[in-house]
Amino acid sequence: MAAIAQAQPNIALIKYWGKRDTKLNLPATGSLSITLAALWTRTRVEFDESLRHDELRLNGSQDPAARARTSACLDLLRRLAGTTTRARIDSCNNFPTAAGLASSASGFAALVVAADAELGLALDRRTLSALARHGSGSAARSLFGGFVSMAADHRADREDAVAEPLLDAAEWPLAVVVAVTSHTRKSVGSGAGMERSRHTSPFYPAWVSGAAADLTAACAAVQTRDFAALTAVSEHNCLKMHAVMQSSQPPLLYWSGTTLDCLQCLRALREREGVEVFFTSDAGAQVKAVCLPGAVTRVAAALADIPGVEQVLISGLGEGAQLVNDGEAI
Ligand code: 2P0
Repeated sequence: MAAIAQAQPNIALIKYWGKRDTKLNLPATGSLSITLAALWTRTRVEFDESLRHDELRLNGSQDPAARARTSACLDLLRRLAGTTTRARIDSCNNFPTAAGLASSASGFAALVVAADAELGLALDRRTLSALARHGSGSAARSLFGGFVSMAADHRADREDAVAEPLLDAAEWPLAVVVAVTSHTRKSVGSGAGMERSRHTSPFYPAWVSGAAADLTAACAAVQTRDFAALTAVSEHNCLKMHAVMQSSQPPLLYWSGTTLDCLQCLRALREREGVEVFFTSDAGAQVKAVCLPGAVTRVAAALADIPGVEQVLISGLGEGAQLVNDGEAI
């Protein structure tokens, strides 16, 4: 027996960058994301008593580096199920892995949904979101579709560090155009990068203290479908996060020249031609253009024309992590 789950990556408009607690993987900043439809991770989990340790295959190859993190997350589910049986995990992405496209978000979300089913736990979404957070903070958000918020945890019991659905995808069908400017893995992973920023960026305290106001403003913009307000707060929040990254020591410079060309292009489209689009960018060189559906063709053509853009991906907003039928290919 095996269970297969599919999860889509999410793109944060208000960013999680920094941890309050590294052991429990609690975020220092709240976040707001949109779950994509066209990009996915599919993960097959099969528990097997003959295994001496978990086995992880990622995109067809053994991945010992990612295995420890995966095992630690699975251990939480095993504990709830009262078992120590090891698992064979087979996971693949239909998009570049570990390159700033949130593959860890979809990866851990798919993992917990498949493992929950395979262990017969039938946990609720909130609990699954918290479990996914232990694997990767952003994964907590991929349990849900559409617009998803995640407050920074402030309760003493720390149980509120889970994501919550804010608005269904169908209620405000925005689109995302991703300009892939590099297919290589990032040199510093998000977890290590966040810790570096926390310890060394002089701007980190200001970043953390301003995060709640940005989250409140962005949630209000989503609730009222106010694209101009969402544009303003999202771009500002993204640039503040990159200012923190770039002011860390050693600096975290995730952008390339092409990244910057894409940002300038999107600003020009909006300011000179009135195209309803804004940019965001994460721990990688890719640029995500968030736009109204009518702007997709124009935005995709403009980004594809920029030298150094290797691929343009287009996605609507999608659903949270779900089990899929055995028949569907991994
Ligand atoms: C986000 N990022 O909110 C931000 C924006 C990257 C930049 O969440 O250490 O892979 O596994 O909890 O979830 C990427 O961080 O970090 C991330 P861990 P994760 O989407």
